[in-house]
Amino acid sequence: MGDSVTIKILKSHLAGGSIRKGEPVSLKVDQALTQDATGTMVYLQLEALGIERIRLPLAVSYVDHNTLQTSCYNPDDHVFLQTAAARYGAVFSRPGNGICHQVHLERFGAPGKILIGSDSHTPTGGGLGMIAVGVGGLDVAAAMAGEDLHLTMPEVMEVCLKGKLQKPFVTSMDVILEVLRRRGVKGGLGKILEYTGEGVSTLTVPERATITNMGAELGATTSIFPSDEQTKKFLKAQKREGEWQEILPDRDASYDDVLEIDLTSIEPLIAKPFSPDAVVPLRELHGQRVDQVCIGSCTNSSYAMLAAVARILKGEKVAEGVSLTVSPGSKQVLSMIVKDGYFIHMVDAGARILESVCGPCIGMGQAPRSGGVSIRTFNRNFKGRSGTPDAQVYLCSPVSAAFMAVKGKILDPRDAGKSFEAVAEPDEYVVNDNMFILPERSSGKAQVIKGPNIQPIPLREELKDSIEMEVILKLGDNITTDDIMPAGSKVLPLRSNIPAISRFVFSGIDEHFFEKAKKAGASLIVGAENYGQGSSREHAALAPMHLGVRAVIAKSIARIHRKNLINYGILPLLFKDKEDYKKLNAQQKVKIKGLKRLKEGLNTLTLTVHEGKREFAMDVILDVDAMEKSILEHGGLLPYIKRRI
Ligand code: MIC
Ligand code: SF4
Repeated sequence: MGDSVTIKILKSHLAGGSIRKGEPVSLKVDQALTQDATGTMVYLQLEALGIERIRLPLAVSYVDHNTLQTSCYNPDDHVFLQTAAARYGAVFSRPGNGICHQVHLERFGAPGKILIGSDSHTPTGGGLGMIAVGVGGLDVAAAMAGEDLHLTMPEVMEVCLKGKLQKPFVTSMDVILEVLRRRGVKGGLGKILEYTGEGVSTLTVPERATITNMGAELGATTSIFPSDEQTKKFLKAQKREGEWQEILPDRDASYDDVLEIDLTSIEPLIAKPFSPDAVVPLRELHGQRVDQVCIGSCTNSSYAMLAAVARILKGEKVAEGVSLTVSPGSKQVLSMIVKDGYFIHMVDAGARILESVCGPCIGMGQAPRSGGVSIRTFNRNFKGRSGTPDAQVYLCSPVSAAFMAVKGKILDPRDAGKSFEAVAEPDEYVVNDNMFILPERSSGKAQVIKGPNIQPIPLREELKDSIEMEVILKLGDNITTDDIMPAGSKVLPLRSNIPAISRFVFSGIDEHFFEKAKKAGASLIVGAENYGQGSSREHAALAPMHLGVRAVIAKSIARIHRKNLINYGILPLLFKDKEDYKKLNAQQKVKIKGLKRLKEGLNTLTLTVHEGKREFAMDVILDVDAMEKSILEHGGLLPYIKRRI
């Protein structure tokens, strides 16, 4: 039996464990990326670990999320990150250079490598034939300190692409929306999605990157394309041809599961509020009102996509009821569309041009009007993420979105009455790396500068044998990390200050959560299916930990969040019998015992639940490998690693 691309790369990085499905595996890491909203914690953790220099071939620190400078908080974070990069040995990508995933694809990603990043859309790099995995910040800090990447070996699912897209109206965004329509937000859990088939060679690297980027919305560990002639062409155009190597699956490669997608039959699609998998054909929503259109994000702001948008806008005017924003994915994309004469059509049509950053995607400005309909080319449309709680956010391709900006209503681009030609990726990109700052050769010279909002990381004490806690919140399915720890312009600037940001935990769901947690002292949260889906933000574990949350009991917990809970000493428990979910309610008191006798693998723990005078028992499961068990016992990953180095 031959190997898939995934298995080939994993085999060449194997440091321990096994690549058999479901078993723990340890992998050597080649590259790490951080962004500012998660990165300040990473560098504070490195400091707490007391390491001298980053022990990885490449680490890049990007600034793209928190760029709205309405007080000293964000600029202070930028200076901290710049000085910490110099001190510890990372490349620093200055604010304005672009969104981490787009820039990393352009300038650093390379076939056959393993990249980890403290952002859930790190799998964008899979478009270049690399294994790129989103993890919590502390896992990145650990890798920078020389630890391997530890995973439970996922299944490898083949996504076989047949035929060819009906370009220019149908784009790679529609491909990933189709996968989401068919498999849903839990469809990729415990899986790596590997794209194969004749359709692969018809997609450029940026098109592939759109698909692997949004594999995160399926809950997949990562997604990957082979490294072929398209990959070579892209790297050559980036003046990095030397980093190309061919990596194709063996003819007889085996996969754990297969999904077939016929590209030829895909039509323009749209995800309705409030989930990326609420996907329907655009024609079903024809004629509905649009108030705002936002084009950009790490999913959809490559050169060819923005040039296509410009072609659609050429000679047109943005409809009077619509506000159109465009945020180019990177400085490179921006200078390319300026140089090639596309930019002027956007400006002339009335687009509002934003910085090359995440911007509206993370609620940093451009919140829609109240009750507004916002069409976005982004990857997430969770309720409230835009900054306006009752806004209706839809997700679609830049081509569809551009037509809607002009017509002022939802429509299928094929019905817009205007034809246009797709734009090819160039043979040569403008390469100008002047927004990167390379680290000092030695760490001695650089002084790390911290503003007043940068506070030390709180730590949890060692695990005790028994814990008594109160249920303070009971939730339904698919709770996102945006629900747990909101983002947006008010909260994001507090990412380096855990005591301050903790006041916002679950604030969109229960405005009294903070007081309840403080009053309870030790508390428990009850979730249902896919608890903690979405972003990698470890603040969704770190801030609850600071408030005294000791355990989460759910029907299932999303991969990155589960790891973050363990990293901060919160027990990720699963109902043994999912029906027991109905029996747990807020205000019950729960006692758990036997935590000093945890074993590797499946632990069944019995809870004693008190409700008034009534008392009953309930079994829950803690499934941990040897390392996770030890991390929990130490009270988290930081004390665990500290003891080892
Ligand atoms: C997101 O898209 O939700 C973010 C903001 O990029 C997050 C990271 C964060 O919360 O800082 C992610 O996707 O991991
Ligand atoms: Fe930034 Fe949005 Fe991409 Fe997250 S999903 S990295 S916020 S552009």
